[in-house]
Amino acid sequence: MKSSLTACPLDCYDACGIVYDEGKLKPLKDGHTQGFLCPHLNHYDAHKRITTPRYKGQEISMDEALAKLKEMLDANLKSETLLYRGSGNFGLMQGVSEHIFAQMGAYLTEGSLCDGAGEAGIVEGRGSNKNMPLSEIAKSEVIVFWGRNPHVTSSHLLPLIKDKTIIVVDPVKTKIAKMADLHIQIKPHTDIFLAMLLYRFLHIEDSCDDSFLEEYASEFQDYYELTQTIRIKAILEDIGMSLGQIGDFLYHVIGKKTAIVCGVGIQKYRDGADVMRAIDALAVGLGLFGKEGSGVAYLGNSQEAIEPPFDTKKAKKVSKVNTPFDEFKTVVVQGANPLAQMPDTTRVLDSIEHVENLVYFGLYENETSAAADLVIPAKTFLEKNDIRTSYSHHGMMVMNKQVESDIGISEYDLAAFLADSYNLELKSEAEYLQHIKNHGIVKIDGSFEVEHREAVPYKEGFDTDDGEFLFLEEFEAPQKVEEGEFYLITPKAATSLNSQFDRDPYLYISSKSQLKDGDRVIATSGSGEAEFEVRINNDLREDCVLIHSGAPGVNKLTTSKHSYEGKSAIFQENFVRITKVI
Ligand SMILES: Nc1nc2c(c(=O)[nH]1)N[C@H]1C(S)=C(S)[C@@H](COP(=O)(O)OP(=O)(O)OC[C@H]3O[C@@H](n4cnc5c(=O)[nH]c(N)nc54)[C@H](O)[C@@H]3O)O[C@H]1N2
Ligand SMILES: Nc1nc2c(c(=O)[nH]1)N[C@H]1C(S)=C(S)[C@@H](COP(=O)(O)OP(=O)(O)OC[C@H]3O[C@@H](n4cnc5c(=O)[nH]c(N)nc54)[C@H](O)[C@@H]3O)O[C@H]1N2
Ligand code: SF4
Ligand SMILES: [Mo]
Repeated sequence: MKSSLTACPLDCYDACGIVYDEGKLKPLKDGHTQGFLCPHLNHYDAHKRITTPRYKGQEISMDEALAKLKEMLDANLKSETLLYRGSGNFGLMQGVSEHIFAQMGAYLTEGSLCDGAGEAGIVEGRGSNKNMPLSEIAKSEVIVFWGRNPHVTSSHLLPLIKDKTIIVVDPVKTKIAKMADLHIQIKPHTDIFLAMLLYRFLHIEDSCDDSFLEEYASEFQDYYELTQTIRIKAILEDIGMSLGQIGDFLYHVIGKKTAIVCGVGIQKYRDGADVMRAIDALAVGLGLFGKEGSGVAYLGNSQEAIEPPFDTKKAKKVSKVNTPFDEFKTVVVQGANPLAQMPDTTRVLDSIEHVENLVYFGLYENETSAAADLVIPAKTFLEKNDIRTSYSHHGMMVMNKQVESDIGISEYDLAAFLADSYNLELKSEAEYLQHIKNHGIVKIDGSFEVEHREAVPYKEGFDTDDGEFLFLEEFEAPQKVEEGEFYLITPKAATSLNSQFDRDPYLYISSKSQLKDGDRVIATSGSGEAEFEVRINNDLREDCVLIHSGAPGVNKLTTSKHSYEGKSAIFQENFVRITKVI
């Protein structure tokens, strides 16, 4: 019998389980899904998809589209071909295209538009990125949301935090900040100071977990000395907080089971790795690692403990952040919208313009499909078999095909067409799915999880060479805005999943700016400019403007430089100026 179980395919912490019931998407009652889905999946049908392939604007059949693709690939050297894959669908089978393009000798991408800087910081300090899963956060007494917006991006955390002490560190008065016991409305990009000052006072108050430090982080004295280089009064004034708030923070967390739940908000800067590492160091000082209900949650590696079924190790790669599109004759974009979501749109446009054959393989129309020579519609998650894992819990979610459809082609079938055309190695779809499933295990409660992922990692120390945490040895003071400049905050919107679904186009600013709702403004940065309509929002600091991910034009303002570590995009490094359009 066909199973009606599947899972949400979107790039989201929660990776909800779904029961497909006569055309309706219903949440799994058990486990992390807890009986609810978010608006994206509740209104999944409302979004118009691409139904027909097209070439240079003309509708064509799928057979013609595949023949065109082959013609394009035949016309140039395979080393002049690039596959640019985004995160539109988180199913593991999406990687099958990379398996094929790598064998052809085409280029793939490396680096991250997302969490790469923070992950690099974690790996430097701990030797690996093993995440604190949702099930452990549920056991903690105190939760610190540090640059994470759970009401928008990870709503399945919310039922788990009732009756817990909540601390929020965020430049915006988010919904969770308004509910919190303590909200530090920090100046953007100054988290490294806060984390280091908290560590310093923890030490001064003799409240560090000394036995943990002796055993697993013996360089703690040197780190304390590094934190002493910060001038307390001047820095507190600058980041917009009081000494009392440092005391309050420590009062709430000392001796308590604490989960520090970080999001990507802290690391959209060139030194994002160091910021994450300073937060980790605070957790080390508090002795939060290796204990139940304590630790640091970030975006784990969703493929942790799964041996990839696809071989891309030997493939040549270019950066995903400042991709030199102009060095390629054919570029295939899969599950991504680089013309909106990559940083520095002007650079992307200039570079992609030189591509002879731009192919877009996706579900929805957007800036990239509009620019593409060949558009190949994908199948939705309901129309293909897949399996997904999560970056915040250990569940392995089987995504069974629910409906047949004449629209689109699956990633596996596209790969099979190319394997056939070029005589490449490809196993059957069922074999790949089985390979992934073999990394799962059924738990006593009936849930299916990735085997060999630890609920409480680092129990026996860290994964560095000597098992000890490696503290930061130096750091860079963040750049500050000058008169007339604003920090650009560009987080996730409730109504879109990056550029999928309903994109929020507005520029938000506080009423101190003297602007009004409906005003039109030009925002300018070192990288470019874009026009927006204003919405007043007094949940923002007066030195900030906020434009959501997915807002058309926002990435004309961002830089394509990489983070120092992690080959990551740094969407909040540039400052902006605002001019009213009269
Ligand atoms: N609805 C919805 N959900 C999503 C997504 C979406 O687009 N829409 N995208 C998904 C993806 S791809 C990802 S990576 C995750 C990310 O989800 P989150 O990790 O929650 O990331 P963001 O929304 O980018 O930023 C989180 C918070 O960081 C704050 N912030 C910004 N700058 C700073 C700073 O300098 N310091 C501190 N302390 N905080 C700061 C922002 O104000 C924001 O409240 O969400 C996923 N879930
Ligand atoms: N300013 C700013 N820019 C950002 C961010 C930010 O916070 N601010 N966030 C960054 C982050 S964290 C991320 S992860 C990136 C995301 O950037 P992208 O990876 O480009 O993600 P989306 O914009 O969601 O575009 C995904 C596309 O995938 C297609 N798609 C969906 N499902 C499928 C499928 O099953 N198969 C195929 N073939 N295609 C499919 C859809 O058509 C959709 O257009 O954006 C980054 N850009
Ligand atoms: S919360 Fe995340 S995983 Fe769950 S339905 Fe919404 S987008 Fe999908
Ligand atoms: Mo992301």
